[in-house]
Parts: sequence; C-alpha cells; structure tokens
Amino acid sequence: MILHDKISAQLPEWRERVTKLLEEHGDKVVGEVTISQIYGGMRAVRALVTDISFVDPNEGIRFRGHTLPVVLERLPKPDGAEMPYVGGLYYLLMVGDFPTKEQALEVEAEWAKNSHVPDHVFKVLRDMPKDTHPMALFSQAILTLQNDSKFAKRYAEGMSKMDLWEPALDDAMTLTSKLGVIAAFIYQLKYRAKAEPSYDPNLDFGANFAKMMGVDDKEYADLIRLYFILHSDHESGNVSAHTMHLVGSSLSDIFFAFSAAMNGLAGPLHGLANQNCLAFVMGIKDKFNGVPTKEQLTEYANETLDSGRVIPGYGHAVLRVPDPRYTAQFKFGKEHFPNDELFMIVQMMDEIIPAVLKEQGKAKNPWPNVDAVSGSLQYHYGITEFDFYTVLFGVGRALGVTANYVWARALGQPLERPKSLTTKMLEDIAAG
Ligand code: HAX
Repeated sequence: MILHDKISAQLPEWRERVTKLLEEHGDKVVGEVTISQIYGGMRAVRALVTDISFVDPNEGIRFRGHTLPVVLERLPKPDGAEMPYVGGLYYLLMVGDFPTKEQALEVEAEWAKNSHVPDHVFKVLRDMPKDTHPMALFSQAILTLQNDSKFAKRYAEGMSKMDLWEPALDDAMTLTSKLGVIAAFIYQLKYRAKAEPSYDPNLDFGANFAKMMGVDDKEYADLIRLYFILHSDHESGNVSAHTMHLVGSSLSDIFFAFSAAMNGLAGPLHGLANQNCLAFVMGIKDKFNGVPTKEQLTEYANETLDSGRVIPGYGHAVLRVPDPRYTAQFKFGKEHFPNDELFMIVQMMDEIIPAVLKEQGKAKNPWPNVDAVSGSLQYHYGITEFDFYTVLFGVGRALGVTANYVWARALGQPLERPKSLTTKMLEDIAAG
C-alpha cells in the first residue's frame, strides 16, 4: 500500500531525529506551567508534539507546514471538480508531501476496496432507540468494527513495538474507508429512507458521500470535500485529537481510540458549537422575518452581549485573525449562492460582528471561526438536521487523528501520564 511504503521509507530518518533530540537535549526546558494554567484547562501549555498540523495564531491551520490556501491549491482534484481529493489530503497528512494525482487516486482506490461495512454494524444501529443522538450512533458503530482490528490481533500475538505502526495503518485505512458509509447510513436511518448506502468504486470519497447522503449535486460533492479537508486536523491539544492520542497511548487500537475521540467531539464546547452558530443565524432570520438591516443586526448583537451571552462563531482560543477554514467556506458560499437568505445573514454578520466585539473590548479575537458558516452551507444543500453536523465533523476529523495515531506508534510515543497535585500542594507552592 502506498502510504505504508512512503512512511516506511521515512521512518529511519525520523527515528534518528527524535532519538538524537532526546539524547542530546532531553533536559532542555521548553516552558513553565502556572497555577492559572493548571486550573485553566492547561491552556497554552506546550506539552504535546505533532508534525501533522500546527495552528499559527496569525495564519491559522498549517497542514504539514502548508497554509490552507496552499493546500487547496496544490492538492490534485478530480476532473471538473473545484475541491481536491480527500484521499490526497490523507496522503499529505500521513506522508508529509503533496501527492500526484495518481498517488491521491491510490489512496482513494484503497478506500473503495475497504469500504464494505459488515451487516452487524447496520443491525446494531437499527436496534438502538430511535431517539439516540447521531453521535452516539456514530461512536457505537466505530466500536462495532473493533473486533476486526489487526492491531489488537497482532499485539495479542506478540510483536515488536517498532512494528506496531503497520497494523495501526491497516486499521486506519479500514476505519476511514467505512466512515463515510456509516455516517451516511446514520443520516438515512434517522432522517431519510433508511436505505443502506453503498460505495461506488468509480467515484471519489467526496462524490460518494454526496451520493450516499442523497444529495445529487456536484457542488455538494465539492463542498463536502472542502468540509472534510478543513475539519481534518487542528494540532493535538483540542479535545478530540487529545483524546485520540491519550487513549491510543495505552495501545488501545484505533477503533477504541477514535470512538473515545468522537465522544469528546460530541460536547457543546467542541464539535457541537457549529449547531449553536446555525441556530443563532436562524434565530436572526426568524426574528426579523428574513435578512435584517445592518442597524437591526448591530442592535441584536449588542443585546446578545449585554444579556451575557456570546456571539457563536466568533472568537478563538488560539487564532488572532479570521479563521482560514471560515474564509474558505465563506468564499464557497459567496461564489455559489450569495443570495441564499441564511448566507446573506452570515455575510452581514461578517461585516458587523467584528466591530461590535471590538467595541465591547472583551474578546481577544473578534474574527469569525470555522463554525460561523459551516452549518449554513450544509443547510443550503438540504442537510437541515443540526444534530447530524457533528458526525460530518467526525468523518473529517478521522483523517487527522488517525494520521497522528499511526505516527505516534511509529515513533514509539509512550503512555501519557501527567502528574497531578492537590490544591493544598498548589497553595504551598503559592506560599513559596
Ligand atoms: N462573544 C462574546 N464574548 C466573547 C466572544 C464572543 N464570540 N469571544 C470571546 N468573548 C469573551 C469571552 O467570553 C471572555 O469573556 P469573560 O472575560 O467575561 O470570560 C472574553 O471575551 C475573553 O475571551 P477570549 O480569551 O478572547 O476567548 P477564550 O479563549 O476564552 O474563548 C471561545 C474562545 C471560542 C470559546 C470564545 O471566543 C467564544 O465563546 N466564542 C463563541 C463560541 C464559538 O464560536 N465557539 C466555537 C469555537 C471554534 C472551535 O474551536 N470549534 O471547535
């Protein structure tokens, strides 16, 4: 398999680099931790390492060192498509180089080959209570694939720690190949015809997903390619990525680790935020019976802030510029449906909210983030069920976190086990 060969060829050099760093500079101090940080969710503590992606406060996400506009420009695209192959992005995350079109297609072909979802997965989902949240179904479906883990089998048979990444990569391909089918099945089961979707080997991952969702529109295939690429990775400290890393560090296989990651993504402070953003935009539409005037929107935003609520979709813990993941989606909407009512409100918010937040003076970053627009775009193509949006995020997030999982095994990253202190100990430290 192409990803296996490419990673294998780089491994000796990577292992030497890490070993040298540890042997020669293992005691070098990288930073300090304050009591505020310990109580404050470890915000900004520099304690993780990943080479897959990095969030630059002034530029946003970089995948393997490349900014988002460069990634979207340089990744190969299907003929006639606007957005790149998702398989090409997976190659970039896993291997570190831009693929040729043939190489992206090799990943796509590997996905098609492994896309069959065993019947028991659908059966388990059908047997779950009808009102089960789509993320609970998604997490459950991932666990039902665990019995097939090559990593778990090979580990039980006994294998060298140095080789663990190989069955981890097999599992990563198995998992990512099936996620689109599983997500589309959950959508069909909960909201549509309850049909079992099937993967067409003649279509790429994005076009397949659009077809399986029942959205017969070339534009939606482009949007979903963009969506999966944008949501793939955001370095390792966010809840889903960190959960994946932590669970994986116990040498749980990728199915256990990714299911856990998805349980974290399901939280309102993480993947569920995009639902709140769309609800906010729709609330504006309902209140003003359509698109408000600029004055009305400014007043509404100020009222929201005065009542102690936040404006969803604006601000970021790390970024200090408009999120390039937002900018890419905003551009898509502006090109394809500038006169869609919800999107017109999104555009007006884009003009007005940063100034309102700046005037209030609290938010360190008044600019829009990824969630400010993503729901409105899905809504335009008829994916109107808010609860499902986090599943879409999950399919995209799998690309980044599984690449991290494979590399964590390849570089022999150990069990994660930070030290805890008691409040009394912190008080003693404070007292000097
Ligand atoms: N509306 C109103 N107030 C805001 C704000 C916003 N959009 N963004 C920040 N602030 C406020 C904070 O609530 C905070 O107020 P207090 O001092 O009273 O607590 C103050 O400004 C300073 O906050 P900050 O340091 O700028 O931001 P944080 O790192 O604490 O929080 C958040 C970052 C994204 C959580 C925050 O900007 C926010 O709540 N935004 C709205 C919700 C949202 O868009 N969430 C999705 C984030 C995208 C993401 O990462 N998804 O996975």
